[in-house]
Amino acid sequence: MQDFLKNFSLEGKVAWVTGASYGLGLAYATAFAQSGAKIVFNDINQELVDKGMAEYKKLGIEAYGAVCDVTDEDMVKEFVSDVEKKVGTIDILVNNAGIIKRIPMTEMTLEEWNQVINVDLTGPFICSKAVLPAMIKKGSGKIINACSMMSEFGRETVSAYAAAKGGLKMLTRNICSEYGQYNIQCNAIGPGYIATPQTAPLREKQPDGSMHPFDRFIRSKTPAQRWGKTEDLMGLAVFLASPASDFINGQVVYIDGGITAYIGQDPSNLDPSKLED
Ligand code: NAP
Ligand code: GCO
Repeated sequence: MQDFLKNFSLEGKVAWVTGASYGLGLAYATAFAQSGAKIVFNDINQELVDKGMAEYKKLGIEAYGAVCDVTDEDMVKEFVSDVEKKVGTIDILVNNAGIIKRIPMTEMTLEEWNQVINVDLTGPFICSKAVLPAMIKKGSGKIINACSMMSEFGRETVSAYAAAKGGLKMLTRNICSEYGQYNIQCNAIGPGYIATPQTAPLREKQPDGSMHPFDRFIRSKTPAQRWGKTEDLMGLAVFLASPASDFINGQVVYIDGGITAYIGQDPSNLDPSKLED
């Protein structure tokens, strides 16, 4: 029987994770490196790139990092060209970079709306368009998009983010539809609520030391009764980046502790003393 586990290896692959100086992007890139891939990442400014490089060095990972704003097509084209010259053809792209603005829609300015749409939806379009020609030429490629609970559900104050993440689900399906014939798979990771800087405001303790109401709410909606950790997502990222998932295409794989399967319970039923951080 073929050594099945080799299907999960990323040996010899070049993986580009956008916005990967910290948070989920750092976790994905770390998992890819530990699975044999060469790591390439970008972030919005040199300070963050330097921060990321230091993190990767601490982890024993030799990464290529450079400043690149995923909403700037010229910067993205130059970044990809430099990577192809200095590292190699990009085999795996994770469209991870993202922002959120939590503002009631009636108070959100058009500029704020466009900022979120540009990073979270147009950025993945720009980056995917930049790597697809070489993937087509090579006859293989993996694109993994960062979808969200908000690809399926709405909630107060996140109209632009939900619209972007919903659109990103359909962009995932369309890249699958248009480029699957070239042995290119485009899928999405759909994290639940994960403890990263992006969600830190939703977990801050109240002035009296009690749980943030949203923290209690999310735990009451999650069978696991905890927030996800970035480590929880590493296995799925490697799976979707590896040959083991070559016949999976156009899918959003939710990794959410059970939120999407559960109606939830009364938040007042939760015993804070028994909740895992
Ligand atoms: P994060 O902590 O906010 O990190 C996002 C990274 O993207 C940061 O390094 C950020 O840099 C960078 N970035 C922002 N705009 C950029 C741009 N224009 N060009 C290049 N890089 C840019 O987010 P996260 O929690 O790790 O989440 C990563 C992705 O997963 C996001 O797309 C998010 O929407 C998605 N997601 C997160 C969760 C969650 O619960 N955490 C759940 C579902 C989906 P700055 O520091 O300058 O912003
Ligand atoms: C929010 C959160 C969520 C998470 C994630 C959930 O304000 O509701 O930031 O949007 O980031 O997208 O999957």
